[in-house]
Amino acid sequence: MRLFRFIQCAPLLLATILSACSSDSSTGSDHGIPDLDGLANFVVDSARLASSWTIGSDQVEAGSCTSIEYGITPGFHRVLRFSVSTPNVGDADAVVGDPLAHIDPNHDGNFDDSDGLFEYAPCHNHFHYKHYATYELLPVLEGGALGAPIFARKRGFCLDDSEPFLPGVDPKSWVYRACGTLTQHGDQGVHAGWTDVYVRTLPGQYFVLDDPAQPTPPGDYVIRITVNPPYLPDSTDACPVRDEQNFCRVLRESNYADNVATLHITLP
Ligand SMILES: [Ca+2]
Ligand SMILES: [Ca+2]
Ligand SMILES: [Ca+2]
Repeated sequence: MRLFRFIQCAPLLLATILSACSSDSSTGSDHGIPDLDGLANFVVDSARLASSWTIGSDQVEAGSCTSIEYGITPGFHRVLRFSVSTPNVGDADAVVGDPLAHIDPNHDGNFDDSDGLFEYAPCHNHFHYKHYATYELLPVLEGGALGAPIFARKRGFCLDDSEPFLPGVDPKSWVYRACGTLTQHGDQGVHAGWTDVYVRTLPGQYFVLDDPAQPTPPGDYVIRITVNPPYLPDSTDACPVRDEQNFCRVLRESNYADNVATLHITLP
């Protein structure tokens, strides 16, 4: 590929070469071409988290997908909304591919041969990529230690190139933008230099603050977002990658030590 491009560009003047061949500069912005040379590295955009959180409300209707998929009791709820952006700052794409190829590898319509990376959400007729991120709300105890976490309801993800993130990334260079359904092939992933974003207005993209089982009295809390978190698999889970501590991760990265963002907040 590199040689082919050089031959294409060779007759051009130097100035033209620099502009015409800039897509080959290995910056991670390959104008829509997958970059599989290197390793992905996810981080959590802490500035986006800090600027986005807000206390609001949600009217959850009985029988709605929000109620069914996220297990939220129908009714009016006080919620803490926040946006999560997980940029891939590595030098290669994080590739997930077609959910149908993971959930039904032999294409017979039966999910018995699923590799466990996805779960099918019939309410929305789409697939949830499992173990991509965890959202936790932890009370700050007297003395500063953190208490037991409350988890956000959202637990399924669709990885895509939501926005360019790194400076200089061409807005037209996205590669992965197909979540896939039961009848449509998808292509999930995050291109190098791009970020996968979950805005605060999405269903379930919040902590429920009035759950009697998980009370959140006024006070100091920490929001903790972890991308590609370590996990111990249950009987239905896949373990595609083992990290240095032998925990499972769904995606291979060059660095697992920069995957957490925390934000101190005070709930009024
Ligand atoms: Ca690369
Ligand atoms: Ca990382
Ligand atoms: Ca099958």
